[in-house]
Amino acid sequence: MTRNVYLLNGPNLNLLGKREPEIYGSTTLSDVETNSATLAQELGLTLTALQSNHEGQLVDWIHDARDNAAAIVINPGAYTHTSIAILDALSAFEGPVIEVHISNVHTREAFRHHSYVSQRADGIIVGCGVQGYDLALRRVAGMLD
Ligand code: CA2
Repeated sequence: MTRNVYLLNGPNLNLLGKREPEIYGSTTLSDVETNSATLAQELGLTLTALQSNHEGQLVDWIHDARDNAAAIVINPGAYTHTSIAILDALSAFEGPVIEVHISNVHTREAFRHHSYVSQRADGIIVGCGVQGYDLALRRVAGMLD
């Protein structure tokens, strides 16, 4: 059985480490993906890391995950707060889903306090910086064991 994990990042997360370091830190998305692949290997997982600024592309990848992944770790970016389409796609995926937010969305603007994705997520990691991705992978490994 596959132990592949889809690591999906949504809009603007390609700018990680390049803008607004006071909110999102100085680690780049490329660093996150490399570190996540290393940790995944230690945990007996494989990783497919993908980022898009487009809602439909994220929906298509979540559909692909039905055949190619045992679990999804997703930071949907601002689509967290707007996208019923991403929620519906995740609802059609049968494995564990962990939602990650680098910043603590609950101490920020009110429009960031609601997440559509949380209705489907098995776990939510908020405000732990990019370490949240590591925590999510560790949780996924535990859930798949
Ligand atoms: O805290 C998170 O991880 C967020 O998902 C990040 C989203 C934001 O819309 C969510 O409310 C919370 C935004 C990602 C933007 O990423 C940037 C990174 C560096 C510079 C500019 C944007």
